[in-house]
Amino acid sequence: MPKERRRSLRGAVFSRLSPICDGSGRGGGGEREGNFSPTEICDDPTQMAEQYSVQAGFLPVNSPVRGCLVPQVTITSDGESREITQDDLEEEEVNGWLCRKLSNSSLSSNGSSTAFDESEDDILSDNETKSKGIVTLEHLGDSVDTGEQNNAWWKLKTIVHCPLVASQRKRLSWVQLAGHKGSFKAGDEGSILKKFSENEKQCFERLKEDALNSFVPGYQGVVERDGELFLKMKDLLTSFDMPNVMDCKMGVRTYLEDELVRARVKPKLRRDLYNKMLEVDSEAPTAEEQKQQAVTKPRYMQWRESLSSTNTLGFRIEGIKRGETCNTDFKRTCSKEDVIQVFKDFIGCNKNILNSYITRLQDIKQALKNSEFFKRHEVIGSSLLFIHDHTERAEVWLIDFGKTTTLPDGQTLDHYRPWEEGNREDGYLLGLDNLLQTLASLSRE
Ligand code: I3P
Repeated sequence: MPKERRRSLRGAVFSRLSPICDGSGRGGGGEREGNFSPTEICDDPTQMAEQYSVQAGFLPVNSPVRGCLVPQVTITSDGESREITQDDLEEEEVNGWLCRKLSNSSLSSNGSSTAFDESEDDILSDNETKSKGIVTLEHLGDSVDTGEQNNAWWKLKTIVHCPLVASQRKRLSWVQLAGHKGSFKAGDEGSILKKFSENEKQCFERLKEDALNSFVPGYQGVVERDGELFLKMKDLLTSFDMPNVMDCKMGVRTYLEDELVRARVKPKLRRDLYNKMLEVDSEAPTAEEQKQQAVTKPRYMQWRESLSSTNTLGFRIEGIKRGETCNTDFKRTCSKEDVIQVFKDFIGCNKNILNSYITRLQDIKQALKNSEFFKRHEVIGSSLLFIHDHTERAEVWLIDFGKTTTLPDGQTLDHYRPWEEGNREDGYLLGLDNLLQTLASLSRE
């Protein structure tokens, strides 16, 4: 297979996925270990960070650091897509490669190797091309002219440090607040296309029969567009009018245990991640890292987790689109007070929206408690997507299942216990409880 072709398929295979949760404040039952209550936001970030990170052999939590802006807006392209069947996946040369990847992927319950192997070794991260700055968006004229109810279409109006060429600015669809740049294309009839990931595909298929199904974007199968594979799913934004959107990445950990093992066995030094670290805090790299001008991915991910509220609160704010502005400058939003303030700015003073969010999160928590899928998966890098508009409609959805992996037979998670390497806990429910507490604090104001 030509190299270029392989690369584009790899890009598709290694796109990221999504998460899951529950809603009572107590979570999936069972005793939890640790010194914090899941119904309270921890007041001691250091203690929490130590619990989740340092005790498990990770690098210390530290340093107040300056944030950076990384808006990730997806460029759409016009084009026909066709549905892909299982036969296609098995028969085509291209997809034969995908099938081989599957047998070697992180879906394997003992997880000795993952799809991320390839990502680490062969694919340049797109981070070096990620844009920086605040992006201002406006509706496309044509969607207004034709009266189409397609409010997820935007065009770029103002760009600050955004390296898009003029032709690329023409049409922007999905407002992508987190994850890998360029993961989405516009689909037809209120759908969007997300770069193919076998792992995410399998999650969507399992979720079809699960208690969580009504809280994840409707999955419509695999399609091919311009020679690349995509997962087709419902566009969550189309039914809103000028929606405000927030992406919260869930869990106390954002990397897979497999990634950690691999980095130990075969450390891969990443200059792009080192540079991203420097942009936020020039003091962050150690003397050795400065010498190498590079860091490993787990080191970068752990640093990001400790800088933000991931380690302490079990979730972090990745990005917000409010009005016509996208902001992803939340890398240093760490304390519960800061998080509450961001939510306050996002929701405004509208109690109806706030109450709808609280109710929805409680429903999600209940669904998580009932979910077999949730019990049997380590949910990493998954987000809750908050969406509301001026009509006071407000919804929360579970998105991004690219790094959500099945546990070995017989193993389950309670999603509260502190993570120790090997137990695969993700702290998802801790994060959900803290999100509920955040909204409850706003509600009391
Ligand atoms: C990225 C973020 C992504 C991660 C990506 C990081 O950092 O943590 O979740 O992708 O790794 O660079 P940031 O938010 O600071 O931009 P995965 O979740 O897929 O691992 P990558 O550079 O290897 O794509």
